[in-house]
Amino acid sequence: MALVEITDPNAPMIYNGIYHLFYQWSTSGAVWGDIVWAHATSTDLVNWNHHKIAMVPSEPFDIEGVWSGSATFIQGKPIIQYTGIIKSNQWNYQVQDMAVPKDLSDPYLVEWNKPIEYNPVIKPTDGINASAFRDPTTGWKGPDGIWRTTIGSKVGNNGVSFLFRSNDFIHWNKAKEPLHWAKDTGMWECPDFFPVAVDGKEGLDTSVLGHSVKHVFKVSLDDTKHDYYTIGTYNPKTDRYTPDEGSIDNDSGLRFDYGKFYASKTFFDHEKKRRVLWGWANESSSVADDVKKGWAGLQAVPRTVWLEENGKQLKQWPVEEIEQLRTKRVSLRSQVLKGGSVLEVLGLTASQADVDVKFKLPKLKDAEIMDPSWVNPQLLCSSKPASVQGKSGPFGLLALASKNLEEQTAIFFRVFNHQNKYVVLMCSDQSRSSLEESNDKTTYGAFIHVDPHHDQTLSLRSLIDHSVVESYGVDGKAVILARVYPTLATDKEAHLYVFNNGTENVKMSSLKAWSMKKAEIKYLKDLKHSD
Ligand code: DQQ
Repeated sequence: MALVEITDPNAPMIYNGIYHLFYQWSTSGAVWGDIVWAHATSTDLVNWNHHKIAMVPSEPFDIEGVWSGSATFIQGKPIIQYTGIIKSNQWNYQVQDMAVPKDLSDPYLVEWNKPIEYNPVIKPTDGINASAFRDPTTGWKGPDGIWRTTIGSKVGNNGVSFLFRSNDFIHWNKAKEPLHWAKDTGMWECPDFFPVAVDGKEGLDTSVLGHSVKHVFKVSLDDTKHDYYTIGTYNPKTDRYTPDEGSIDNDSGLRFDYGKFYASKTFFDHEKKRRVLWGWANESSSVADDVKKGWAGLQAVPRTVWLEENGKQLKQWPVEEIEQLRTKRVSLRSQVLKGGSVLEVLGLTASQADVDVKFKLPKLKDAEIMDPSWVNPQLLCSSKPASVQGKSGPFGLLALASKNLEEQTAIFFRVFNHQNKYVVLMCSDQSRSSLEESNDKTTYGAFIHVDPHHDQTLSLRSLIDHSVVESYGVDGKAVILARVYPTLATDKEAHLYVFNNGTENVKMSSLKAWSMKKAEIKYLKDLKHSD
């Protein structure tokens, strides 16, 4: 079988009650290349039908590649904008193209037309670097009735998101000033730009403006392969986005995910009034192993995103529909976990599970004093893995663990006292996740700002699925997706534990866990992907 490699989510949307996800699919085997737009639909974001390929390179304006793009609804009808690679003397010459459904009455929108009379709709004019000009966002309409879209690029080594305007979504003009840019951040791939409500969790349509919204700007940094966002203000008159001073800013912003998560994209689900985030996680295994298993890359569980009450960061949570996969539930009673304790959670399929554990926020006086030089959470987690005893913590979960704990993925918290304020470190420690040495077992970490008046508990929810552990810390304030490849802790041999390796006791107020069944993934008859 040919290797199936999937990468960026493209043009996620909901149309007539059906969710669509397109994604970059490499048809050239183990290495990225010969991209097509694969297409799947779902009524619940959990169970999926794969349709035939939606777009392949076929026209002069995309003959060398159909790269990432987004969907926008114009008078209720979806239009896709994507990056086409054209034949040119210049390497990787990028333009923006549009595609429309062939038959709007087809509930699955299987066939897509690329109107030859209009394409390409945007060219890299005005001195734009033609090999760094890609990934149009979902469009938004200003109060002047004019459509906008923004496209990732770089000028020298500065990351830039150029702005284009159009009356009809076909003819586009470049704005003089970019929507946003930042020094020395390299190429900006897959920008995403959307409003969030100042109050409440409800998602907003991409064109919503006004005093009760803030804007989120996200880029995928080609140099580091991480997605960063800031919270800020969008001025529709000047068409400039300005990140807030107070938005917790760490180099280029905050991360949607402190593990593996790239080329992400949101869409507004008007039926459930929520904004849903998709992101791609690549493998941490060797190419030889990927070839052996026959696939590489996956889409993370879609997440609902909204603005945290303090307005400084987003919160994320797995879409509620994922809970329909829960089967048998087990729980542990509320109890004190003494320092050094390891407790097995029995009675579930630990290789495929949804775990929700809550710890009482430890007392500040019991926390270790934070060293001011500890500024990088990932480094701190690597230098203090689960095996290193602390005061308040490490405490958390050992997922995908073998019976004698030779293999384990530890997801845990450490609580520090920094000038009489809490700093909570969340870690996902992959260093012991597999006896196989060729995997990338980097440990990931994030600092979580807790406010003892609001955050009385430190919750940790982990979705465990064989080679994926997606962990949500403190009600979704930080998320870490890890890829792991246990050799012993597989299927029925996988175990789950809760542990406390601090010297202080910690109160576990609840632990609920569910075995998860498989989602239904169908390759529609006659519409099968050809290998
Ligand atoms: N992947 C696409 C590009 C995008 C990159 C090509 C991000 O459009 O910039 O497959 O992973």
